[in-house]
Amino acid sequence: TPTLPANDILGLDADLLDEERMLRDTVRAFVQRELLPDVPQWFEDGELPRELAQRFGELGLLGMHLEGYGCAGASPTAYGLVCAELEAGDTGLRSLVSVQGSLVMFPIHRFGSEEQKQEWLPRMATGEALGCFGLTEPDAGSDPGSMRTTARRDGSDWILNGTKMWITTGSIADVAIVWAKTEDGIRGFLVPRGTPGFTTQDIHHKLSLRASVTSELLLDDVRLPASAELPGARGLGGPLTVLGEARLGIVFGANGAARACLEAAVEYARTRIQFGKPIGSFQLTQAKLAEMGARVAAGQLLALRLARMKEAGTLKPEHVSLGKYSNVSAALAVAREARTIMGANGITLEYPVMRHAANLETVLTYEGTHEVHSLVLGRALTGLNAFS
Ligand code: TGC
Ligand code: FAD
Repeated sequence: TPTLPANDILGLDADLLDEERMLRDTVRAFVQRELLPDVPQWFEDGELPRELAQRFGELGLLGMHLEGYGCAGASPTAYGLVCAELEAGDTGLRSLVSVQGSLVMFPIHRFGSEEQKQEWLPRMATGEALGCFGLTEPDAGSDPGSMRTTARRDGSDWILNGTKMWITTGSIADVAIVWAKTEDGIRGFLVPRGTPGFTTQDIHHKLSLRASVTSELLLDDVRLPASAELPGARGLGGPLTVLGEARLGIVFGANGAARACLEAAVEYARTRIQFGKPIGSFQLTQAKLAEMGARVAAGQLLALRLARMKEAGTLKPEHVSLGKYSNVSAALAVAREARTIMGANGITLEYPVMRHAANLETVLTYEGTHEVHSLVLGRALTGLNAFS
């Protein structure tokens, strides 16, 4: 019998608070019982049901790390653990919660007016209203400062023009946070669905993150009142601060996907017989599992450390970059290795490994690419800026 559990090799469970452990267990059971049976079909169909938002809302997961306005006020660690459990199911589940809680509710909470908070946060916490985050454009991905979307004044109103690309939840969102260039630099705007001139178009034929809606946002002379602007956000630092929140969830989430792949591979290796023995008894398979286990355990330790630093107020953006850089590429390597252990079965949706490997290609790219985070880390270590 195994002496180390694949899901917690280092016994980090003991370092969690009771409420963190309970929440983690609740979400783990919910994902396994209620969602995982349907995930392969959603992935195959390229969709994610809108109703999931309400179910996440009932569990208190939307904007869970925010205070007031119907939000749970949970710790960064609790938020991270939830992200890990959701992404152990599928990256699309974690993405929905990341976008809603970290990329939409957080900026309204941090930068919004009291009216904006009252209008959107309680309804978003329950999942009744959904939001999306529009930063990326067809010609501005890693370099959002080069965005072309503009917001110009017309009296007290704002007129927005431009295109946002690759926007998670875009076409099903009730409100989009759109980042646009004004005469005074970048600002954020709340653009409700149905505003004249604002349309969306879904992006199809994705081979990764299929259980997630991804859309283009088109803004053609969209007129907004002055009250649509986020008053507290000024400059590129606004959206980058917001990204810091979501990226911490990804540090945990990607590790959750890796853990799910490790667990599946261990189980398979113990039971699949070739040459008269379980394939897990071959040294080559054990070497693969050892490498995967080491990566998953190190990733869990890193994620927990970053969340505790956030709680202590010592977490810097470059720490978060290190976490995303390290845990996402490790998760992708683990998912691919798990796939080899499962042989042909590994390429199907019967097992989670190829689906996770495909999803993690997106995670490697969004919220700052692997390369961008290596350069943030390189800049922090050398004091020399590779971007400019
Ligand atoms: P730089 O000159 O370094 O900074 C401009 C201003 O921003 C401030 N800043 C930050 N503030 C908070 N947190 C951070 N992480 C920050 N990084 C920078 C900085 O202090 C400065 O402020 P100020 O007041 O001095 O003006 O900017 P740069 O042009 O050199 O770019 C830096 C770089 C490349 C790291 C940045 O542009 C970047 O992170 N690029 C990647 C873009 C990105 O991550 N896009 C993600 C789009 S959203 C998404 O993918 C959602 S997926 C959702 C899902 O489904 O889960
Ligand atoms: P580019 O920036 O063009 O990069 C292409 C390649 O060049 C990458 O390998 C990159 O690392 C490399 N590169 C770029 N600059 C440098 C450099 N200075 N040095 C070395 N290499 C460099 N965006 C949103 O705003 N909201 C969302 O909700 C959202 N959801 C997404 C969902 C999905 C499924 C996907 C795939 C993307 C999503 N994105 C979203 C967009 C995502 O953030 C961008 O794809 C990402 O920021 C990279 O931009 P890009 O794709 O334009 O690649």
